[in-house]
Amino acid sequence: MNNYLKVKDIKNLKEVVKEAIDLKDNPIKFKNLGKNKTLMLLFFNPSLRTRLSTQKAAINLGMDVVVMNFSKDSWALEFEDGTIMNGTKSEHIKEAAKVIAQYCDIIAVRAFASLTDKEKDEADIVIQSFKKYAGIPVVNMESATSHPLQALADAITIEEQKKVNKPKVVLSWAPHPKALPHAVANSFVEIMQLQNANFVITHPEGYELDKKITKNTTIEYNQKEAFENADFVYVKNWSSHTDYGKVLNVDTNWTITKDKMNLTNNAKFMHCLPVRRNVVVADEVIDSKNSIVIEQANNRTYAAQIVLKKILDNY
Ligand code: AN0
Ligand code: CP
Repeated sequence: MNNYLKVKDIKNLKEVVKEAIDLKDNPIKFKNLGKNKTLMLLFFNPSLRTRLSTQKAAINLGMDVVVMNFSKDSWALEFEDGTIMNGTKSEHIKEAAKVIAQYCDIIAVRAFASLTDKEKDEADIVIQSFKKYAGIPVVNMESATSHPLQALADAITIEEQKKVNKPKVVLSWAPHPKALPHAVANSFVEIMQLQNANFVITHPEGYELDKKITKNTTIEYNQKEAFENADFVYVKNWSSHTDYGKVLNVDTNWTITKDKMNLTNNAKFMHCLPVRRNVVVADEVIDSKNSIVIEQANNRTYAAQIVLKKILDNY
């Protein structure tokens, strides 16, 4: 693997998931692989899981890790070509990426969608610019359009927990007071399209995800019908894609409750976290034995570790 920017950078999902599960049994098996190699983690947005699990994954591989809170501690970067830089941006990505690449072997970047400029967000300008100018492997820790490390952890979790060969997996929208990006949902859709699953998306009208991503995936606008016979209920809020970045409704009828989970085939509850209790999901669901959110977060380490291992193998 050269870069991990999107789910499609995984060549053989089944094999990668299996390798990640094997790593979990012996996380320090490849402790020498990353010796004298440095991973640089750059954050333009907050994080708990991604930061700590990616750091832990690198440590398991024997790498050194440097973390930088880019939005607070560094110069504001310009990403446009040919701009007259007489505004608030102090440094161009062309220099910044090349300079950073001299200090490390792999760069990982978190840069959320603006949710104001659809075109720029869909071009994934921050992560793509790092890829273009750094000249070393780049890993996506959630970009404007995707969160492939989360999706890989989700695929690992479903593989570990499934009771039938082809489970029914439902991605459900749920309400949230703030406008959230589409990245987590996009990457989950992409990875479910590769997985042996009966996959259904449910959301209120107006919350359709990018059709270039959902393609011919089934969309069921009736959440209760979607939940019938589900083996996994994966919950996420996202803002409107059509009316880009807007919160169209915060309809609490879409909150995940015990009554709704009772319609499923004793489904496992999944969420990437952080989650707003009693807005997105009722306490009684997230606190139930069917909630696997903590295990899901645990698998972030092994998802990151298998990705870093594949990049190091290729170095
Ligand atoms: C972010 C999002 O929805 O993309 C990060 C999730 C991993 N969530 C929030 O901003 C609450
Ligand atoms: N799920 C996830 O990416 O969490 P953080 O935003 O805390 O990293």
